[in-house]
Amino acid sequence: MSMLRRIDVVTIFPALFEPFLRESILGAAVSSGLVAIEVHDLRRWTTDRHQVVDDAPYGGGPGMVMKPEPLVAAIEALAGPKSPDRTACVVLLSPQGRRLEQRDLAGLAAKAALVLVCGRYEGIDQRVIEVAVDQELSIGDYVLSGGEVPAMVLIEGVTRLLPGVLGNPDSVKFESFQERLLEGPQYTRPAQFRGRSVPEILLSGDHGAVARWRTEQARETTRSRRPDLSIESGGGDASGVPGEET
Ligand code: JDE
Repeated sequence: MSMLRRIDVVTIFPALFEPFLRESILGAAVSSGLVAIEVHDLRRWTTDRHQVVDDAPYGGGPGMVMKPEPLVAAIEALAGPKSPDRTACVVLLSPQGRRLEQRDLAGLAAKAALVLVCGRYEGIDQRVIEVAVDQELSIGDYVLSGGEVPAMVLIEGVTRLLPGVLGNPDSVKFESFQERLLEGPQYTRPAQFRGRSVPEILLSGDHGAVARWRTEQARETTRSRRPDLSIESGGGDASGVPGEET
């Protein structure tokens, strides 16, 4: 199994990524060479004087569509032509994609390289998807102005799975969603805050009892808020069991 070495991003707003890639855990991972992330201005692959990347939709209607030539040129320059031995995975972020889940992040972290394509306007010419894209993914059922924020979501979700990116690898291994459980409540000092106490068991020093309590809390949080995640709700995603109000 390979591991992710590089991420290339294609966008008409490369500056949006600068602070995101510079700061925090992600910035440290990039600086230390754990993963190379490069952001490319799509206009670099235009050939006309005005660097046009969009055009009116065939059939009429409002808005604009991203032209196929610059996008396919960019993708093929960064990933090579679509073929069974292309090692990079080309991902388009759009509301039409399959919903991104934690298991997709794990799959993408195991690729050698990713090329993330950020759409703008009302979308991109369908032939780009057919000839150059491997996966079309959505970060949720809402519409944004562009794929840049979804690409950042994907970058953050994928890179934190790489060994050495997060301070403590155990916190990835045992976290929610991999186990299809939400986390229960967490507490830190002080022991009393605004008249509210930390649950006594967490102060007991009994690690076995703490572990059992946390599992029970995680199950209860999952049952009441996200019964669709719960294996115990009896039907997985389609169980239709309504949650408690919170
Ligand atoms: C990604 N969840 C939401 C938006 C779009 C009407 C207006 C705009 C590639 O094509 C795109 C990309 C985006 C930006 O991504 C999202 C998104 N996950 O909004 C449109 C579609 N219809 C098209």
